[in-house]
Amino acid sequence: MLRPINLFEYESLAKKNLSRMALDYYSGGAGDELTLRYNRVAFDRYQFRPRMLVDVSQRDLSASIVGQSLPMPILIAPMAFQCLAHPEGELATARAAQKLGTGMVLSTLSTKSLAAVASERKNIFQWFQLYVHKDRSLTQTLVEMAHSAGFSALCLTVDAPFLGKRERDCRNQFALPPGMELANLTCMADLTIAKTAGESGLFAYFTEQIDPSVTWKDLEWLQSITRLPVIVKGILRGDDAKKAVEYGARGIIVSNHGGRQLDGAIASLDALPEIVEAVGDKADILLDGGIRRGTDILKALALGAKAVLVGRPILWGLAVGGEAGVCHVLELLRDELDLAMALSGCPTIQAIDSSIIVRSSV
Ligand code: HOC
Repeated sequence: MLRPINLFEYESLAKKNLSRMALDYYSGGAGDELTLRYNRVAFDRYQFRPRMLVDVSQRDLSASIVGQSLPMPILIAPMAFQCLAHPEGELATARAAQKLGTGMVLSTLSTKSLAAVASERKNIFQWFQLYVHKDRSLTQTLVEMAHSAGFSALCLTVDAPFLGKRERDCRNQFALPPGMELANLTCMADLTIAKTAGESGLFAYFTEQIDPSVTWKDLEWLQSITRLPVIVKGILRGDDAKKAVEYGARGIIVSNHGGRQLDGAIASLDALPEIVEAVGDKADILLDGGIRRGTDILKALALGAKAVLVGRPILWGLAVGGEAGVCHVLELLRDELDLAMALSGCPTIQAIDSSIIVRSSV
C-alpha cells in the first residue's frame, strides 16, 4: 500500500481500521449532518487571486497565537476518546505535535491523563479544553490540574449547553469499550460513558454532568479561578465574539463543533469575516471546521484567522499509523500550505490578506 498522498486518502484508510462505533462517533455530525457538509462546501466558494513576481524562494510559516509561538498556523483541535483510534491515543498525538513543533488542545474527555500528555511536551505549548460541569468543584480541580501540568491556556467550549443529537451514536448506543477510561475524571468521581438503551451513552453522560445554565458570567468565574489565558471555542456571531472579548477572552475559536451541535448552523468559514470585523485586533481569532487542504488554511488566513485547528484528519492519521500517521497528516497540511503560499505570492503569514481571495458568485 502506497503512503497516503492527502488527507482524503487518510480518511479512506482509517475507515478500514476503526470499529463501526468509533468511525461513526468520529465522522458523524448532528441531525441531517447539514453543517458537517456546509463546513467543507464553504471553502469551495472562495477562489484565489494570486500575486505574481514576488520573491517566494524562502517562506516563513511561523505564527504567534495568544503570545505563544508556532512554526506553522496549524494546531490540533480537542477531540475526545483518542484511544478509540489507537492504543496510544492522545500520547501519540502529543508526540506528533512535539515532533512538528506545533500546539495541541487536549480534551477534558481524553483517554490518557493530562499529566501523561503533558509529560510528552518539551518546547511546544499545550492548551486544555474545558466544559463547565454542574459540579463546579470538578471543573475547578481540572483547571488546577491543567495549571500544575503546565498547560498554557484553557479553551472553554461554549456551544454545548446540551450535546447535539448525533443519530449515528444513538443507533450504535455509543459507549466506551471496557478498560477505556475518562482519564482526567476517574480520579475524582466514578464516571464513565456506559451503554444506554436507545441512546448515545455520551448524550446521557453529558446531560447528567454538564451545566446548561452557563452564561457569560461563568467566563468571569473561570478567570477568577485561574491566571491562564482563556480562549472561547464555539463562537459563530460577531456580537458574541465582542462579548467574549469584553468578558476577558484572549482568543476566539470560530467553530460549530465540527457540525456536531446545532445542525443547520452556519459554516465556520462563513462566520469568520463578521467575527474578524467585530473583534479587530483585540483578540486572536482561530477557526476550525472542514480543513482538509493547505489551500483551505490559506483561505481562512486570508479571511483573518490567525491559525486553524484540525480535528478529524488527526484521528484518521492516528487510526492509520499512530504517532507517525499524525505526523504525516500535519506534514501534508504544512507542505500544502507552504506551496499555496508560494503560488499565491505570500512568502510569510503576514503577507496573506483578503486581496488574495474572492468569494465566487457561483
Ligand atoms: C463532558 C462531555 O466534544 C464531541 C466532544 C465531546 C463532548 C462531550 C463532553 O463528541 O463532540
